[in-house]
Amino acid sequence: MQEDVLNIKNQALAQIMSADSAAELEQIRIDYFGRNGRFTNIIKNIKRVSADERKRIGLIINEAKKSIEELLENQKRNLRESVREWFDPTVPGQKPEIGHLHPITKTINEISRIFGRIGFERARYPEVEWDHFAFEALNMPKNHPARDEWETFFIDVPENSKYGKTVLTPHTSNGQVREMLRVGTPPIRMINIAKCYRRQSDISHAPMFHQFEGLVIDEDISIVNLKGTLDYFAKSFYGEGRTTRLRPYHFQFTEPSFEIDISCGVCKGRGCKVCKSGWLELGGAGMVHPNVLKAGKIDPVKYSGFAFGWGVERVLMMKEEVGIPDVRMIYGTDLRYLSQF
Ligand code: FA5
Repeated sequence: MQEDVLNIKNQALAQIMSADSAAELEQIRIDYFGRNGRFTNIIKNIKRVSADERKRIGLIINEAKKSIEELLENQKRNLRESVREWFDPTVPGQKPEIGHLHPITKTINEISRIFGRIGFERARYPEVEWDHFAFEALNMPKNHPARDEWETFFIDVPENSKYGKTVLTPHTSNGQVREMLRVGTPPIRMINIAKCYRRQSDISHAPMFHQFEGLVIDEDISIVNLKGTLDYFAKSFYGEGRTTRLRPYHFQFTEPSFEIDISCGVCKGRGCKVCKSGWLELGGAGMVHPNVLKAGKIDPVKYSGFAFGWGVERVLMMKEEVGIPDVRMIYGTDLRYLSQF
């Protein structure tokens, strides 16, 4: 029996050494250690020999089994490594996916650059804001009906004795009086770009969106300066040949107040299916109300200013080469859509 064991062991080792695939090695394992394997059968027959002999043969069998199993493992590893070392330089590489900035981040950067070129300084003010800066200081006292327009989220925390309730700011105009208090003495040239929140959700309104707010205060600032700044933005952002017009409107914090339209890029202001009238609505603007200057501790006799506040999503959607049928898609997680920008 001892001879049988040694013979089987040598045959197995020889076969393993000459095997050149994982499948072949697996077959050898089955041939020797499977249910009807040559080794398995030897072990089954061991009960036929005497007890003393059984002990001795048992040791030899174990030793043989161990050598075979070790060699099987080694040979498997060698085969795997030799496959790994085989490198075909003609196989095309796998391109890693490269991300890019979100379209709104890109638009914010572009707006900052455009206003930066004419001396506006980028500012940021709190999104979680006091009622005072979002409304009261903007000439909208408590319970004033004009507040309804802003469909505001109120935070359920105790009121501040000086600044009132806490809100999620519904517009970037909260930065106006904060900037006046920060700077102290004009000139002020601020561009405040930030997140805003309103209880709205439809194809042109998202509960969270961005506005950019311009504020200029100095001596002798007039509507002419406002119109020049708006035209400069229209040309820089949308391209040469685009212009703006002012339509009378009402905001509590500007007087006079305007809605700003931009000439349609498709028909160049003549009127077409997209715009109907030749003009597309951009956002609000006006001359800063004296009460707002006073709230910012600025003398309304000596200084005047203009302000405007537009939606970042809206100006991006109005770039006619970018098709965004629903503003909420900008904040979806569908990368197939977002990667187009
Ligand atoms: C305001 O918020 C004023 N604070 C603008 C202003 C500033 C006027 C300074 C005068 C002086 P309005 O509510 O119209 O105005 O919003 C301005 C722009 O924000 C809109 O034209 C629109 O582009 C954008 N906007 C408003 N609500 C949403 C919304 N839910 N989703 C996306 N964009 C919005």
